[in-house]
Amino acid sequence: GRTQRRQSAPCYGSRALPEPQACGVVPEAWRFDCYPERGVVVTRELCEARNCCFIPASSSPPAPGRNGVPWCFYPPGFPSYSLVSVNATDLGQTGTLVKTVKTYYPKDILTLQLELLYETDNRLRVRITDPSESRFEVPIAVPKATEKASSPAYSVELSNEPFGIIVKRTSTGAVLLNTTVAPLFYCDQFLQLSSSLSSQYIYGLGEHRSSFLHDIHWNTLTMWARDVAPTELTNLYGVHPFYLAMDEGGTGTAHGFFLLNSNAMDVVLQPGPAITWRTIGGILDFYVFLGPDPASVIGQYLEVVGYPAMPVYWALGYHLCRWGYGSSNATWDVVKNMRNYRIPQDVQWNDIDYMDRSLDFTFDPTAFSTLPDMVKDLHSHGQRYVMILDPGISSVQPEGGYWPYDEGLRRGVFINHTDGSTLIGKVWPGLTSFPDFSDDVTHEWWYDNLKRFHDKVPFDGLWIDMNEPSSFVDGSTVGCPDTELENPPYTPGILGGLLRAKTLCASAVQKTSSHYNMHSLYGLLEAKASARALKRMLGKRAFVISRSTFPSQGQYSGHWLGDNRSHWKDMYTSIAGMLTFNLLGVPLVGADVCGFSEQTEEELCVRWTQLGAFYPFTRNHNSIDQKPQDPPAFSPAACSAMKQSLLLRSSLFPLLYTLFHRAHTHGHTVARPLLFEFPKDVRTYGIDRQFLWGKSLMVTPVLDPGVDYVVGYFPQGLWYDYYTVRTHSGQPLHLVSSLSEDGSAGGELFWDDGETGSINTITFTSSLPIASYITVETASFYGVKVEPTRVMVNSHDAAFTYRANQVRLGVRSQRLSVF
Ligand SMILES: *[C@@H]1O[C@H](CO)[C@@H](O)[C@H](O)[C@H]1NC(C)=O
Ligand SMILES: *[C@@H]1O[C@H](CO)[C@@H](O)[C@H](O)[C@H]1NC(C)=O
Ligand SMILES: *[C@@H]1O[C@H](CO)[C@@H](O)[C@H](O)[C@H]1NC(C)=O
Ligand SMILES: *[C@@H]1O[C@H](CO)[C@@H](O)[C@H](O)[C@H]1NC(C)=O
Ligand SMILES: CC(=O)N[C@H]1CO[C@H](CO)[C@@H](O)[C@@H]1O
Repeated sequence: GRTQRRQSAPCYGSRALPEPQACGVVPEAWRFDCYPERGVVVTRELCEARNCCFIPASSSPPAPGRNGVPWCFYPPGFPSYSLVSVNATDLGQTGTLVKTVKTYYPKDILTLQLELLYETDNRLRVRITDPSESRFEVPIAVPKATEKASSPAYSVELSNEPFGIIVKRTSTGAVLLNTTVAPLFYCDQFLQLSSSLSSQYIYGLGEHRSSFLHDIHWNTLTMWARDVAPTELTNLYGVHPFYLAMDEGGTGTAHGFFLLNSNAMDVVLQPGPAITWRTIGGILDFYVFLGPDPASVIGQYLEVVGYPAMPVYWALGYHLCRWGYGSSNATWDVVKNMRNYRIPQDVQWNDIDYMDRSLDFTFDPTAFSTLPDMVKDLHSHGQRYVMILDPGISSVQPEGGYWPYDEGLRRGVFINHTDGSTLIGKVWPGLTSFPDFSDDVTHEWWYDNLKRFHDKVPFDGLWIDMNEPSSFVDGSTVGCPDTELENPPYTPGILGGLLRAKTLCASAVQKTSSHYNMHSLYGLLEAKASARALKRMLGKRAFVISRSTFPSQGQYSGHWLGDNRSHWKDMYTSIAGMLTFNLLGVPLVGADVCGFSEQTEEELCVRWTQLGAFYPFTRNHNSIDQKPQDPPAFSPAACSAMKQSLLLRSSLFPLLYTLFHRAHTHGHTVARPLLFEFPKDVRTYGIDRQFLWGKSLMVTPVLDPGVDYVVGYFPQGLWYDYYTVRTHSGQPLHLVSSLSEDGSAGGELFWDDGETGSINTITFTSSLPIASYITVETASFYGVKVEPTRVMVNSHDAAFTYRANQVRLGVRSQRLSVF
């Protein structure tokens, strides 16, 4: 074995193997994987060829090296970079990193430039680049600081040998980042940075199906946009290399970390607690956000990637959809039935069955011949219409020609192979080409297509699906060339094992860069093109819902949680998905109510509608070949329960709209984990069966079959039961004010015309919200312990009622709205 091992040991044969004692002292929780390659049974020979320690772990992992204690790990003193010089700059420091020993991956970059940018008092940015050659950087606009933060909440220590960065919170000394825990790698296609974590409480890192609080027990989260029904331990539709973590010690302080990188990557969480970022391209460019509370961390992150767009008011409503209505008349019948039952429905959608032969920008001239009439009818009832679009553009000439493809070719909008020919994949219409949304020419062409279709079917918003981008053939119809981009020296734990699995060739050519670098940005850039086009065409806020997402997505679209199943478990995990996307700056989010694939059951659908009434975005959506699951499809009792929850949602629109406005202007969350409001209460850290809207409305849904009660956790404070305090709402508004223990209450309301923001009134007072042209006729105050003898509104006596058993004071006055 030994001879063989020496022969296979690349690059640094002269270095001695680690001493067994040195290996033995590394505790299991702190073993950083030296052999992360999938599908390889790591033997002592393979491991020692990398000069790493080999110790089979006490508990046998499912597959050595994956999701278990690594058997092959870096010994102390494994070669890494040294920091050889540091100089001060206007914004912080710059330094040079060098290393002399190559790693076992090709193309080590032996000299690196380090930049520390003290951008604001709560935001540190660190960039590690190749000073001799420019490398790919993610093309999203981030703020540029002009002067160094004057009193940063963080301090940075640099370790020279081996090089490492230690970031501490100045006020507490808490160590937020310590990258000396494992060697730094910086090869052309393998960049790896590890750090200790401040605590085991870590959130974010979408898009994955998991609990809200991540499991740090050898949990590898792979990121690479992928079309697959949400499954644990696989990369899903979106990519978000951002985490929020609580500081050590349960003090309630939190910090954030964002790696601005779009290449395929693994993020490994291990019980140290520690994290490893392992990406196969771009640069290391990361931010640390100091909070100090969880909500401020999100605000600071969103200052970098952008605050979410203000949604159009009707986006808050109830959306109904399914794949397989089969005809416009059948779709229309559902709408009419909803009206008959007086169930609030704001938006009707269609999936791909509206299209003629699955072609974008067409509708089936037979089955959907009445689509334009249906849309006009929706509009005349104050309802809206949204339909699906896929990025794949049919490349075979349907009879009569196909303008989107012909014109796209003429304008050169499609993604090419490296030889310059158009890359052809396969989606619903058959063979398709893929628009390159990284190019402005493509945005113009997309607009023209939308405009031409809108002239026929006056839709109100867009649902952009399949934009990972998804293709039914791997790479292209003619495969992919055998290059370093297609077969990198290391491939993260991508479903299918290859970058091209169910998508385009990594080597494919886009205007900005290769698909290798641009892949996970596809959904973002399509959303950007779509939102721009809608705004320009309709002169209103754009409504776009996208499947694939990337940081800064919230500026252009919302997101639905993909092809979830009609299972109780899927309903439960949708809460984690919703909360995570609120952390990621995409607050307009929800899962398919009642579940998409497989047959739903009445009880599940009722419970899901009750939960879904509190998703920031509520759409009931169903797969083809499943029985209908719109509310009237169920028994009168079930239908009525669903209707009640949707009416409740409608009554809360003013609150929801105000929360969206706070998200848009301050980077707040809309649906919010309990820990954001109770960060000192460690018991809230793992809660994902309950959530808040804003800071005051707590939702504790039923998530299990056969039960008619739930057990929830109430953090300390005064809580009121919404169902007994509520009367009714609608306009004129009814104001509900729940007093704190000290007898005070605060609130605010944002109100405008709902579409353009042209009428824009926001007022807040310490006790009552007011908007000058809204009438608040009645107000209820809960928690009033003593019956008042007199109630004054603006120095005038007002009529009031008092209910001692409810500690409720009711006030009626025309003057409530004119303070
Ligand atoms: C720092 O300054 C010294 C002296 O001017 C120079 O030799 C060195 O290259 C500089 N280092 C960096 C990282 O800029
Ligand atoms: C950073 O990590 C190194 C390696 O584990 C450790 O020796 C050092 O004490 C840590 N530094 C701090 C400030 O925690
Ligand atoms: C749809 O309904 C309209 C109006 O009731 C009717 O005229 C038309 O024939 C129907 N179309 C189809 C395809 O069934
Ligand atoms: C693909 O090739 C065509 C034809 O040469 C060209 O017009 C187009 O701009 C290319 N697309 C990209 C993304 O480079
Ligand atoms: C209900 C369920 O499984 N929810 C998952 C649906 O898929 C998204 C990913 O697209 C997850 O984030 C949700 O947790």
